[in-house]
Amino acid sequence: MPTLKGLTMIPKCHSMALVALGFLTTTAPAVQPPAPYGPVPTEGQLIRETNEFYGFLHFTVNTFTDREWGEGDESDSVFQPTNFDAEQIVATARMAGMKGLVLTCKHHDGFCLWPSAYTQHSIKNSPWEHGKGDVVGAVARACRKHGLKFGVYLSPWDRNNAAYGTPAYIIYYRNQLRELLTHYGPIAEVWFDGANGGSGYYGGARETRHIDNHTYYDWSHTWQIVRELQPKAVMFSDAGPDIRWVGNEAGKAGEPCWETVDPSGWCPGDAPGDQLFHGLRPPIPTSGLRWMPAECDVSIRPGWFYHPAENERVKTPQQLTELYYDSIGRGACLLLNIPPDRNGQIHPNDVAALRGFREILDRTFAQDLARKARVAASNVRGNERRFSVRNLFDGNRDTYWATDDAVTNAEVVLTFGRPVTFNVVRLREYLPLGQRIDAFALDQWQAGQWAEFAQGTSIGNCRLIRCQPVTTEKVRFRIVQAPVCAALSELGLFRAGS
Ligand code: FUL
Ligand code: CA
Repeated sequence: MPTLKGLTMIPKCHSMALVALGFLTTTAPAVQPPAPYGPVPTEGQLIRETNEFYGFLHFTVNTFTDREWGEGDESDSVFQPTNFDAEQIVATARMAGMKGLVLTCKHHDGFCLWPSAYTQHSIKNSPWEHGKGDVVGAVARACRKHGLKFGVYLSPWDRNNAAYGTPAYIIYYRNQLRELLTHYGPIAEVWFDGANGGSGYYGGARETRHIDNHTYYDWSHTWQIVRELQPKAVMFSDAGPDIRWVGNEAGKAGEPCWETVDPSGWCPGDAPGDQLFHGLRPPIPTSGLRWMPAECDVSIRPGWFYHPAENERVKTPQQLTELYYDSIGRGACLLLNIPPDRNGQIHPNDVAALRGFREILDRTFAQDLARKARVAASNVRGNERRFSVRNLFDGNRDTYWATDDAVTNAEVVLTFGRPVTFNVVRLREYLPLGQRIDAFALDQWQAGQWAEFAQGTSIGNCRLIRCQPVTTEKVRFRIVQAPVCAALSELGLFRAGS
């Protein structure tokens, strides 16, 4: 059907005119959009990447036993939050700017935060809400209500289950995964943890069990279950398949951090650290190259679980801001852990730190100075408005500036009526067409000539460049190296306070 969008001012009775105009809108545009270059994101990957910032909730028996890894022999009765409040947790996440939450539905200790039909080791045997509660359901519901995505963490290692290490456990694991994927609405992310320390309770055996990471979990079939039941969900592990671990738990992505890797032969547990951190950008696309953005998981506290002794060791707003620049600012996703306390809420110290962090970011990004500039590009694809340089300044990721296919070294000049001062530059590529820029530079107009003040390589979803304050009347963005013409969504200039 030809679309008449934008033509609504034409009276309906002028049917001849409508037909004629409708016909016009179906004629072929003068130029096609650029062809995608290399691997491109799936719908699920795009959702995860463009939502950038999710929170991680580590909550289980460990919260009450003061441990990081439960043994698997904890009594169900230790799980007893005094005032669990999913609304408070989700409202805190939202205030902080998080667009989703991933909950540890089962950590290594095997205790389930939902009433799984496949084990007795769950909240149904805890005194909390007389065994009738469901933490997974409550968090999922509160997320939906407040517009946040919801994701699940289901630890493959289970120190409670007697069958761990045998094929029967894999059936158990997949049954639990099916419960989580079918009982709680849309699932945005499924988080597969690679940790395994060997020893455990294992139904009373109390021994050390070794599994072969390459064969035991048979991941390809487990991934298939997720694809069938939640096709839009992304799966995270150190080896993907959709989102890759960044290779550390410090919240830092590499510089550069490409969106692509070559996971041929990878297996969860032994993906190469250098590729996780930096991605891979071969000069010639290899057949094994895949779109697999990095996610940085890091905790707001020293530990992943709540410990009263760490109440004064919550990261400061400034430290959280650094994490933001080092992860999202380098093109990765951020998954910041905010562990509920023994009440079953985010502790006031964490809430205060998140509030301070949000204020810093809001202050920095409230005003985009680039919007005030007159702009010109050395080339615009087919001279068409669809690919106009103005698309860089409309705050919309779905519109982009593109050049003709033959032009790979284009530039954009911003001219201001009077000098502006900024110290942060934000760039975004149009992801559906792949990662297209290998290197770029930024210049300022200084004493009658251009002077370079920053340069970089990978852009991808987001690239934040921090620099000494630049005061100038003109700024130039230059594509220094690119295998194909660019498709850039956004260019912003901001002033961060000290
Ligand atoms: C690790 C786990 O062992 C930690 O307890 C935590 O869950 C972290 C996010 O992943 O591998
Ligand atoms: Ca745009």
